[in-house]
Amino acid sequence: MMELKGKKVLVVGLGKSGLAASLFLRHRGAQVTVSDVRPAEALAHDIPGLLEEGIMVETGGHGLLTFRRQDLIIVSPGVPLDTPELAQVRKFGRPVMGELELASRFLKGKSLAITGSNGKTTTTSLCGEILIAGGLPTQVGGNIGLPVIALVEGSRDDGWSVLEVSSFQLETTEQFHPEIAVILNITPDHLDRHGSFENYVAAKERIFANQTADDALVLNADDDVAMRAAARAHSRVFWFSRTRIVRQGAFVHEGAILFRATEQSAPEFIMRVESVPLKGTHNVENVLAAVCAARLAGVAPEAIRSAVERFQAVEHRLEFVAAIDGVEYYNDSKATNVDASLKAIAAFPGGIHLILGGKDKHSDYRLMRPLLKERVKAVYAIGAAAEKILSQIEDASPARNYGTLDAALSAAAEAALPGETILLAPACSSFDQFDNYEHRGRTFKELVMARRASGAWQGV
Ligand code: UMA
Repeated sequence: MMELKGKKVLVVGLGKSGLAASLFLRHRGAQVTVSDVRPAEALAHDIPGLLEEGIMVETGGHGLLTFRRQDLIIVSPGVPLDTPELAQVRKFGRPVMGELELASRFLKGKSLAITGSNGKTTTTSLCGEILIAGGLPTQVGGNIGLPVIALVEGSRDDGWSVLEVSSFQLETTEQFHPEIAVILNITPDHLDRHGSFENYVAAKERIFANQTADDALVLNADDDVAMRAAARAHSRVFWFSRTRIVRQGAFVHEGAILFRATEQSAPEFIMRVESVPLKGTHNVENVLAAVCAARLAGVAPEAIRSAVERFQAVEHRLEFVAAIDGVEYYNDSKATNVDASLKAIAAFPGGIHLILGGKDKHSDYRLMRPLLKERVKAVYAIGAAAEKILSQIEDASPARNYGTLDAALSAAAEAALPGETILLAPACSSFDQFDNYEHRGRTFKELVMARRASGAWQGV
């Protein structure tokens, strides 16, 4: 295990990860400095507690001098590795490590790690619920919101850590080694950070880079990019598929979800597809991935079935908000890329009023045209990406720039007829107008509820 006592450690970024990492390092005897580009006022909530612990805090930018003479530098997932300061210290060979890598050096027990462009949070929560239902000591964390470093304290040798891991976290891993790794799908996302799709795929594939023949890798047989990862795996590969029978893994056959442990074994029945309580075919894929991972972790089929049947949609993932005057409102604020937005649209047969836009991530919205034409009655564009979206989707659906979420929602509510759906699935990140996707989703829900309460849509 890494020795931290007396080591000089710099933590870059004071968000959830940086805060948890600083406290962890300090409690293990390191001399910790934490540095953030935000001004002190924005961090006022956390600074007193850190100073009290004897942690030094730098705000309003990263001083080059701060990076000198550190034994170790821990970067938060949202901090790009090519910032000038980090590029320089890496050039001088200073050890730079991500928060996930640091945590993985101390985490006890086994890990089930889940990555993918979409569906990570739902699958991670579901796996957590299933493992708990199977009686395994389980904790859940990672990109889902609780930094992995915060799980170390509660981890135990006989337990499991179910981790949602992002490309940002995986990019800096060296020894991270989950016993079970899952790649749900890989479609373009975060191209602004990774520079190219190839780099993004390479970051995702780090999830299995340190696996051995004793470990398992679960891949989506219906996703070309995820499938190709199998060629580079040193672990046993299991598959899941909605459309075909797989050699080993989980699949759908005649309306039933089945699992096959090996090529030789007979498939075992897990549950009927129609008992999956989540909307959309993409959620069937998420369930298949969770079934496969949970069987590999040793959970019995009955425990899997009952946990899946009880499972509710996670907040901001195709979350039903309200039905007002026959119009249904869905919050999919977590649809922060084109593929996620397409999956949300595909979950409804038609009559969709779609709110799109936010901060662009070098995305190609032309890919949305066929499905917009088929199912979307109108597009209500918002945020910094609105004009790019309008120019790229062309006349696939009637579309206008409404600027804000509030204006878009009002216009959609006015236009929607009973039986139709208003869907927030923006295909962009939220940082142009909101703190994060949760803030955007909550704002959407509040706007829906406020208008309902005020009777604005009573149809008079
Ligand atoms: N900062 C700097 N210097 C920089 C850039 C940022 O100091 O050059 C500072 C910011 O001012 C801010 C802090 O770094 O104070 C933010 O750090 P962070 O972005 O790493 O955010 P955390 O609060 O630590 O949250 C991170 C994940 N955020 C990102 O990856 C962007 C959270 O995922 C995750 O839940 C949390 O760790 C716990 O693991 C969010 C996310 O958007 C949900 N993830 C992306 C996604 O899902 O698409 C990958």
